Amino acid sequence: MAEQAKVAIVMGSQSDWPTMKHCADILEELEVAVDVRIVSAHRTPDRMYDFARAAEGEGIAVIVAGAGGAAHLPGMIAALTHLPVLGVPVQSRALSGQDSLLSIVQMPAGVPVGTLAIGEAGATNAGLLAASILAGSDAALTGRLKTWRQARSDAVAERPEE
Ligand code: RP5
Repeated sequence: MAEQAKVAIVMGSQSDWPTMKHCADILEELEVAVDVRIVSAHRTPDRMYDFARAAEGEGIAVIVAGAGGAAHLPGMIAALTHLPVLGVPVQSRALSGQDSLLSIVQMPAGVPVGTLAIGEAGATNAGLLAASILAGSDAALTGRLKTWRQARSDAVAERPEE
């Protein structure tokens, strides 16, 4: 049987997947099971509501939500669940993701969304942050995270090559 997913990765559109795949990839590398879905605040509001309300009961511990433009998805999900929500601003065509960033980051006090950087770096870091949150109660995952970080440090040369 497949491992129960503790992290849900949701995104507003299929067009967000090339960005959000970076989140799924890092979590796969860290052996964290994920549940990936398209859930749009604007186009599928009922699906968004049902997902957010059911997530805790399905064993989800952290939600990563990516969206672009008028990016209401992370904030609306955060309004519907007490689970930690990490928001990834997807780089939009019109405003290069600045619209996405401001839509996600400016939450009112009391409804938090942990907002990451625009684009792929934000998606990767959302995955790492989700893993760090889970690692608090998972010693094996803590070990894998430390190994991953050490490998990144070891890969940095002392001096630049010609
Ligand atoms: C948002 O609108 C999505 O998150 C996506 O980033 C953006 C554009 O969506 P598409 O028109 O490409 O489906 O809801």
